[in-house]
Amino acid sequence: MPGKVWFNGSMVDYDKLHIPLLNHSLQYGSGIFEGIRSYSGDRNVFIFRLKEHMERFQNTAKIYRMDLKYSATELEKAVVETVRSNNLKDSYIRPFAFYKSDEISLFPSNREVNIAIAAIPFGKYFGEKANRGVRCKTSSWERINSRILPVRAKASGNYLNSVISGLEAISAGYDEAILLSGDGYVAEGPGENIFIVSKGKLATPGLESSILSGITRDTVKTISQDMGMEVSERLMLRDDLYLADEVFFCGTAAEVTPVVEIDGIKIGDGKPGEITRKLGQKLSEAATGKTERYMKWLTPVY
Ligand code: PY5
Repeated sequence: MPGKVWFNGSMVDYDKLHIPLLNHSLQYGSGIFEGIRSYSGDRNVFIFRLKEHMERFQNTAKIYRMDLKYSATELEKAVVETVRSNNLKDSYIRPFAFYKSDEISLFPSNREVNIAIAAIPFGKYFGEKANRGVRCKTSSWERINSRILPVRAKASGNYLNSVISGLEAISAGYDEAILLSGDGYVAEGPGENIFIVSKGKLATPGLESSILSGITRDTVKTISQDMGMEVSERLMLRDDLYLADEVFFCGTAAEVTPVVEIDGIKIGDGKPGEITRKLGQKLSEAATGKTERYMKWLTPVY
């Protein structure tokens, strides 16, 4: 449980916050959010790619016609303050904007929003499975697409698609789902982008496959190109996954997580791949301030 939460400009006790039961965003999923991590390095605690996360938060607000009343820069400062006030090191940070309204109407007459930033200590999203690799099931549910909802927006309502596919996979004995786009191409995991490695080259679905434009995805692309590897964005079939040498998920929560089995088919030899392991390590080095060229991605906390 978080201690202090940044709420509309000040730090308040988490357990003193009371949101009305009929809150619009609770009823209808109209909230918008971000997920960010901080990492403790030798030199300081750093927030990873804060600027890009706050830019995406502003873009999501724009798409949903929400007036946040705070600039990206002001919210960046608020994120730092939240981590600092809670004395956190390795943490997960959740900025969240939601309507104040508790009307029944779908279109609230009061369009004012609350902005909250919570942060908690955080380790591996997939726990122990992060090391041995996850086993996935292709979902029977399609990934939402831009004819239905804007997928580039990180809005709460989008996540029902993630929740239903993830629960389906877990109920069937798998660790995570993989969603296909409406056209049948590979899209992503419920909360992770996906990459394949074939003959030393990387590929990942492009935005036309209804994916969230992930910041870790961008990080992985940059790091692998800097390592001299080829990375392409392309339409990807389900069999591309089955036949790849390596498959991995990436995301703020998931970091770099090997996928070792899909629909009961082993990926490569069924063990986490070497390139996946290397990229995970490089991401961790970048996020903890060990790589000079990636220091531009870090915001010091203390
Ligand atoms: N795709 C979806 C649908 C996501 O929700 C996320 C992030 C990603 C891709 C990866 O994006 P990024 O690299 O910018 O984080 N998911 C959240 C996260 O914080 C939710 C996790 C519970 O990782």
